Amino acid sequence: DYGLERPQGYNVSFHYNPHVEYHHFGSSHPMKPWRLTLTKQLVLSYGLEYTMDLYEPRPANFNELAIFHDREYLSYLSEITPQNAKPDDAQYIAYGFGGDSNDCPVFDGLWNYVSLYTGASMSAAYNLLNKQSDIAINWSGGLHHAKKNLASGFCYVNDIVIAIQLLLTQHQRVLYIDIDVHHGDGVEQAFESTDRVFTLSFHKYGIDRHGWPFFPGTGNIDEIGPKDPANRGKAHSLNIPIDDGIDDHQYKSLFKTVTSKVVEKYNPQAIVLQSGADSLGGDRLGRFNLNIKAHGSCIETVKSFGRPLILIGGGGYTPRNVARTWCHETAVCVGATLHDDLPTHIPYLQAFQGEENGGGRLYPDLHNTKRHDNLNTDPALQKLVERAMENLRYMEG
Ligand code: V1P
Ligand code: CA
Ligand code: ZN
Repeated sequence: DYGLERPQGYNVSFHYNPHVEYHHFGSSHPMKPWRLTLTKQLVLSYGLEYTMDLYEPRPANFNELAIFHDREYLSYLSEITPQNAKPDDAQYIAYGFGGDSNDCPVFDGLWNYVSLYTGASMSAAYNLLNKQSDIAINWSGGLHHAKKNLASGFCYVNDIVIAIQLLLTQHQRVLYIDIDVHHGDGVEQAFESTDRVFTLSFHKYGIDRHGWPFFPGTGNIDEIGPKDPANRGKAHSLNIPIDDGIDDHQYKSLFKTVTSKVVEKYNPQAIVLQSGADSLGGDRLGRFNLNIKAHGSCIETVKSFGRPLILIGGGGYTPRNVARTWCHETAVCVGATLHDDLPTHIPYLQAFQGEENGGGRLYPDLHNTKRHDNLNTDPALQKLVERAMENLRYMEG
């Protein structure tokens, strides 16, 4: 008995096609789809599958991906394989494959991979539309950097944009919130000319000591959408740039203050929350210092707004902590409290053992992995909130 009581009684659905986890970006690539295997195993080991409706969605098809993406780009994406790829090809480079760091490699089953995670986000959106669920979860989605004709930052197809497009068939205003440590640039750009989607991203922003901007290099506080007052998208984006090492208390208060104000002013009819787990302490690519429960408190905050909600994954590069976080956040959605001792009967238990601190536990103290000094002072964050509130005043109605 892991205390699975559900006082709130929300209808939660879980959208997951297990075939997605067998894809490999390459051994040295930080994106590991098998983190989804770990996540699913934790969710099952706590018995959370009995508290939700489970769906195994079909892959999205070409025409569905073309809701957002260019057909020429999709044709290329559907045909390219490691065998036929020509890295010097003009299209290969123009569409964002390869590059100096090989962020978007061409791997076996690439088309299948993008169709599966997008199919799951679409399935989640349909569940909100037909009112089968109050909260629909897809941990395999959240690939926020993909543009209509460009792969970027491990993202080839933007499942978030496609899911929001579906929500817009019934909802007048959709709010997108992004707590991945990276700026949600692809979603922001896709909806820059409409007032029917408000995009809000919290992320690391800044230039390192070698002069490199933190990926993708956009999302400063002044970036609030088109400057042209005739453009309907004006002031319908808000960016919260944060420095290294932000702690639980600071992030929670920043998140709650800003999102509450946005919800009050924009009054969305549905919310899509990208819950990238690379904002945790000890992440391989991230710079923040959040613990699992602080990350999860953002989901609690958004849930408390009481709007139909899609919860999706995103980044997260220390797989055992990604799985812990998304399992915890699944429990938050259904209103369950989980025991800190991991169930001992789970497969892959060794993935959660042998840590210096936190082995065998669901909620290790990730501050112990402290690799980044906190460069965020409370007065600087106070100023940031004031600037954010100022930016919100430019939005009408
Ligand atoms: O910084 C870059 C490249 C270098 N160019 C000048 C830009 N790429 C980053 C991409 C991070 C993508 C994050 C995706 C997400 O937001 C959503 C799923 O989480 C990058 C990094 C880094 N440390 O920022 N690529 C890699 N590391 C990388 C490392 C090894 C192999 C391949 C890529
Ligand atoms: Ca973000
Ligand atoms: Zn990220």
